[in-house]
Amino acid sequence: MAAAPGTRTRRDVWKLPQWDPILLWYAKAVADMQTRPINDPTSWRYQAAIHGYDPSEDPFASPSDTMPSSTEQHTFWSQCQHSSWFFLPWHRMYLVYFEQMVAATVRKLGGPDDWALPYWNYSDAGNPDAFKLPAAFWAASLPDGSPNALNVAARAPNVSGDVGITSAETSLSCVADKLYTGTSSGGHPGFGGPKTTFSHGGGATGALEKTPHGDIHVAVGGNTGLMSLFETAALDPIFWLHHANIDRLWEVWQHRNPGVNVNPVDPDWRNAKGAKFQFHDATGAVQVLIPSQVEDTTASLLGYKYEDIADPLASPPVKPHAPAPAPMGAAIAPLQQPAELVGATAQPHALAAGASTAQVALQPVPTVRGAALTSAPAPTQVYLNLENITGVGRPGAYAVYLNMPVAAASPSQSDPHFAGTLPMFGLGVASSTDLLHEGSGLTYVLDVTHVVAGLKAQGHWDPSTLNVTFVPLRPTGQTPKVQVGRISLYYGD
Ligand SMILES: [Cu+2]
Repeated sequence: MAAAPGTRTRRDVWKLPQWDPILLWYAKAVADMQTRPINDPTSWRYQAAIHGYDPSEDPFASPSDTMPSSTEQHTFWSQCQHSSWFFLPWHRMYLVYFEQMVAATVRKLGGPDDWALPYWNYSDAGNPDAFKLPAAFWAASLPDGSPNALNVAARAPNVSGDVGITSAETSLSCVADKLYTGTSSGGHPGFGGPKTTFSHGGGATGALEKTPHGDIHVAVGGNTGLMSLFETAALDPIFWLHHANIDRLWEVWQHRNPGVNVNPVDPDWRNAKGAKFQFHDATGAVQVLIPSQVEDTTASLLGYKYEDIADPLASPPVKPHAPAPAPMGAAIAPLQQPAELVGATAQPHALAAGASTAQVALQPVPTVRGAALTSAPAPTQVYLNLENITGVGRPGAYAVYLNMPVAAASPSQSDPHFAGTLPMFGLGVASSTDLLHEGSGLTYVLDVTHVVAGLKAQGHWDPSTLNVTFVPLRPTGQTPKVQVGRISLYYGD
């Protein structure tokens, strides 16, 4: 599709000089927006509150604040969609109006007309510094010596922007998924997440939303920083470059496999059934959007494209998982068969300051699938479900290992027992019970097919028992208040 006239380009921040005008004007616009009161929809604080707001976590809270009415807060604040097939379209809408407000501020301050949000591609294999915060985000001051609004103290400890992001946290294996909409019951959660209504969490989290999205949040925010909580994440200017990259990866996913990697055709997704997404535009007017309006980023409503949406995965794709690709041009994604439970824990498992291990009893012969697929040699995919993870605070991320021989002091991500990461982004909100939330916590699904195959080949697989070990990625020595409600293993498509 031809780009609409005036389409702007979102640039790769790591390909820009440290103080390229895009970054310099971003810094100036952020500082300007930070001077506006919290009840101004174009203010920095209001924009962040759209994602999430908790007065007890607001670092700018002041007795002189004039808050929006509770009706306005209820309509426009704490709206972020997580653990949901609305995660991608909602954040796309959110970014577009934010970008409009920054661009209007840049123009007001005397900057260029075509300012566009850059993106942070922390997964760029061609850039050894990709996983570090770009220099403009930790420099003490702007070139003219004035304070740098992009530099935020409330982040994980870092030296020159290096917060210690590990390779598993920037993995793009999600891009190899072929289904947008996954299942909430044990099998693949989909590239874009399972079908929900309005959702802050509670069900399974989609593959892109988990990694790299959630991992980057908690790696940058650490145990005390802004990026680790829904309620403060968007106060860090890097949030918007992180989400521009997540939005770009949605484009990457669609373009690397046209006709197969397709958005949901379900009218419930296209029309945002069970949810209403309302935003203020840069003029202050209220806009109501539905996902089908934001599928084409170059359409006049959105008007942007990305500098680079080339396929980042080496060929062949590292994790093909769909049972049968739909023919080219088909609009309907292949149907998933229900996944089959092979075993689960009966008691919640509390995470520890160091490594901790839970035991899962497995049924040697899966019943339903075993009966239905008597001639099939094995299930196509194996999924480890970490269900209903509840707790408080910013416990960071945990690495998960299967059948570790001993609780190794610092097992590596290249260890054949390594199954993936558990980023605790949104833990508190997903665990709390109020009008919007069920309090059922975070649920992550790890595709452990290749791990299990490797363990079987090495004789480290016991068909009756699975040991699941959790190791903090960045130990603090403190015992987190976090438990995994249920650990289960499923066979599925
Ligand atoms: Cu996010």
